[in-house]
Parts: sequence; structure tokens; C-alpha cells
Amino acid sequence: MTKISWSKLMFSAMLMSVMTLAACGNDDTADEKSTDDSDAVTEEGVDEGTEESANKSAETEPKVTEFEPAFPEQTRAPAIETETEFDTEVVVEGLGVSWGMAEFEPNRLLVTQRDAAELLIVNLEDGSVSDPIEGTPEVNNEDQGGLLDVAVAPDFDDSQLVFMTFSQDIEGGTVTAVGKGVLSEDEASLEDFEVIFQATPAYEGTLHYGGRIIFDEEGNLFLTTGERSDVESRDRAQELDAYLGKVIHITQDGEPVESNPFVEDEDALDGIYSYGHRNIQGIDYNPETGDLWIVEFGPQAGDELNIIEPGNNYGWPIVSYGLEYSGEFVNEGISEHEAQGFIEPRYYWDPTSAPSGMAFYDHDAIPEWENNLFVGGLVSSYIARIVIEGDMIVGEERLLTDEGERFRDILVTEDGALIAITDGGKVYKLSAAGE
Ligand SMILES: [Ca+2]
Repeated sequence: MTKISWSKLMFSAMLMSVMTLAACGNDDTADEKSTDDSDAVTEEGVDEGTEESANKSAETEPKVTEFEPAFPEQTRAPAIETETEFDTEVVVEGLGVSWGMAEFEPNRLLVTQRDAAELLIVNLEDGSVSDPIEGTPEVNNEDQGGLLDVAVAPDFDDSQLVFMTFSQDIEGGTVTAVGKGVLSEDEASLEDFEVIFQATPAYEGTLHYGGRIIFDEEGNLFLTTGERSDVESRDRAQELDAYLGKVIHITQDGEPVESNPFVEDEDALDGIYSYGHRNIQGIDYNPETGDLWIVEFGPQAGDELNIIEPGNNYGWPIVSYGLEYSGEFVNEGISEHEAQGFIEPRYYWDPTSAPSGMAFYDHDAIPEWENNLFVGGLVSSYIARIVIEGDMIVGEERLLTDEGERFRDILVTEDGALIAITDGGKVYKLSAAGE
């Protein structure tokens, strides 16, 4: 064998091994993925903190804080993957920032347009969109303001009552307001619209309105608010003489519910149900426990999933698992809630998810999803599927990550379809394959 042919052979051998290595790399990736499918992550795996175990978390980006969770299941849950085949369909596109929705008849949704302050009817079966419904309120639509959430009264079939939240200009600044009106028979207008509640005090700002509403079993409303974002307003989340940074519990006439926790406290506002919140953008009942769950924005990281109990204090802005946008600590930089006398979040995101509207999947159309929680992500541009056992988060999956959409609200239809609306003006429908 000549020298030349030797080197040729060596080159071929090297090329072969490089190719083999590349192929192995691909296989490793595939293996990692299949490992990710497994629900079973040993405690050892979580505690190790190696790169390998980090890959088993749904969150693949590094943490932005050095805070440690109060319990292992509180953040970065193991990655899971839906095994059931489901269809993803864009039913409508070309809308504006679509903030809230309600299914008022099977497969027919009321959908709010935040910036244009419009209320539309979207038909999920044919993708048609109505003209804007007349009679919606005047809003302040700067920044995060506008027409926000919509809900229909539990007796809507008889009353045609529609409830909406919006940011309103009043003396002294803006507030989160709740109003109601009657949908006309021809569905063209809201009649006798009136404001029933304003989350005072007004504040000169256009951020952190909260704004989600949901009915309880008695037909009363829970309203979520925000603390209006600024350092000078955020302490109001801790103060019981302000409706900022609260869960509020009111009747359909906007009066405090009599059983509210601070009704007997003369220094506290009677409508307050819970406090110490930053900016609550999602609310729903856990169908397994009947508990009320919310998601709220953290600053940089520290977005929280909380179970709401009357009278509880959730700690903002005294404690947080997040940092200021500048990277500095929030107040003293304390993350532990319970040790400071506050309620620990059941789960938090680090880095930021910016969790928006959410819904529990209280249906069996996709049995694998039954009682899972779905949360729309804004900054994160995914829908988080959260698997819960008792009050513990045991798995997280990220859906529609390739769509590049900011998912603003989630709803489960009576048929068991999962609907998501986006800032990019799309309506997504996820349903069991072939249906
Ligand atoms: Ca908190």
C-alpha cells in the first residue's frame, strides 16, 4: 500500500467517524426527547441539578434569579407531552388584540378587541365574525388599557346579560371598571349598559389593570385587578383601603358580597377577597377541588400560579420570586412567602412566562387533558399545559411554540375544544383528531 492511499484511507476513516458522531448526536437528541415524555422523574434527578436533569424540565432556558423554590414542585416542572392526537386549526385571523371571550351559545363566542374597544361574535363552526356590537363603553385604550374581559351571566339564556371589564378614565386617572348590558335580540347592540363597579382609587397610569372576571356558583362575580405597576402605586396591593392588586368579590350589581372576609373590618374595603397581588391576568375554578386558581405576572420572572382563599395575602410587593426589570431585588429581595407570613404560590415561572388567560380542561373529549390547566403565555409565546395532582404541579407541556403568537386568553367550549385568542388577532381551536 502506498503512502497516498494510506492517507486517503485515513481521511475516509476520519470522515466516517465524524459522520458517525453526528449521527450519534442526533440519536442522543431523540433519546432526550423520548426521556422528556416520561412523567416519572425521580427526586434524585431533580436534585442533581446536572445539565441532564435540567433538560427534563419543560423550561429549557436558564433561570434569571438565584432564588430557590420553597418546595421542589414549585417551579420548572418535568416536561410532559400529549400522546393523544389532536387537530390545531386557525378558525379566524386578522382581528386586533383579542383579550377576552365567552361562549354564549354552543360554538359562538363573544370576543373583545382591546384597543378598538369592540365586542364581536365569532362563530367557531364557519369562522364568521360579526360587525362590532353597538353600545360598548368608552375606554382608555393607551398601553395595556382598552376593552378587556367578557363573561355572560349564568342565566344568560333568560337575561341576555353580558358583563365586561375595561379601563376607564375617571377623575384623578384611570380605573379597572366592570359594566353590564343586555344583548339585543338581533345581537347588534348592548342595551342599558351601565358601570357597576370601579376598582378605586384612580391612578395616573395605563398599566396593570388586571381585569379578568368569573362567576361563582351563587351568580356573584370575582374580578381581578393589578397594582398599576409603578413603584409608588404597588404598595397599594398590601393596603386594604384600595382595590389595587386584589381579587374582588361583588354581586351582579357591583355590591360587596356579604360573606367577604373584610366586611367586619371598618378600615378595609368590603369588596376585597384576597390581596398582595401584582397583576392577575387569568382565573378559573379547578374542577377537581372547586378551588379558585389565578395566574399573575411577576416582574422579571416570578410569575405566579396561586390558589385563592378569602382574606389571604399573596405577598406582593414585599416578597417575590422575580427581580426588577433592572435586575435589582424587589424590596429586600426575599422570595420565601410562607416564612414571611404570606401564601406560597403553588407554582412560579423563571424565566418570565407572562401568563395570561387560563382555563381548566373540564371535559372528557380529550381524556388525557381532563382537569389539566391551560395557561396562555404572552412573552413566552406558548400555551402551557399544567398537570396537577392534588395541589401539586407535576408536569408542564408547552403547546403551539412555533406559532410566534402572544396567547391572551383560553377557553374550553361545551364541545371540549380548547380555544385560544391572541394579540395577533387569531382564534385557535385545538380539538380531538377527526372531530
Ligand atoms: Ca406572591
